[in-house]
Amino acid sequence: MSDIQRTLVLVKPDGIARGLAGEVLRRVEAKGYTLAAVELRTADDALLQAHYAEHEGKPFFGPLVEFMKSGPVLAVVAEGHRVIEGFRSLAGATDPTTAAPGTIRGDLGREWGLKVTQNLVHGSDSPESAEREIALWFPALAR
Ligand code: RTP
Ligand code: MG
Repeated sequence: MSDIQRTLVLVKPDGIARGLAGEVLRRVEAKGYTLAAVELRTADDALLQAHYAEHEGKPFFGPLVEFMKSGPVLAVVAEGHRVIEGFRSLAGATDPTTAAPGTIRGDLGREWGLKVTQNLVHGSDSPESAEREIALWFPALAR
């Protein structure tokens, strides 16, 4: 079986507002992954609730959806060998305060003291999540 995978990367509204979309794409490309799709868009409730369905019912779910629709996000499909795990390694730990230096969140993010973790990027966490999320954000690329 091939280890070539696809993953959904999002540059979240905080990343777009801070002008870091290019820096995230630069790191993805510098690692050797291929960009298969890139689109700047403002997501609506339906898309975000489906995207974050696994978190429904958690205290941060509502604020997370509000944050994610507070401005445009850059949706990206990246491809490459073990890219799902590879991008999560590039992104770093969820909490930007403790994410390792060298990672996107560790180098560029910090805690802003708001209700939900603003951590610049999203990356799919498994092949199943990646295909589900790509189908939501880029229906034309669904498999
Ligand atoms: P992501 O899905 O965005 O790549 O991040 P992740 O896997 O590292 O984190 P996950 O547990 O899936 O949580 C999804 C996003 O929800 C926000 N969050 N806020 N306690 C909180 O305030 C809290 N916990 C999670 C973050 O934006 C996180 O990335
Ligand atoms: Mg996650």
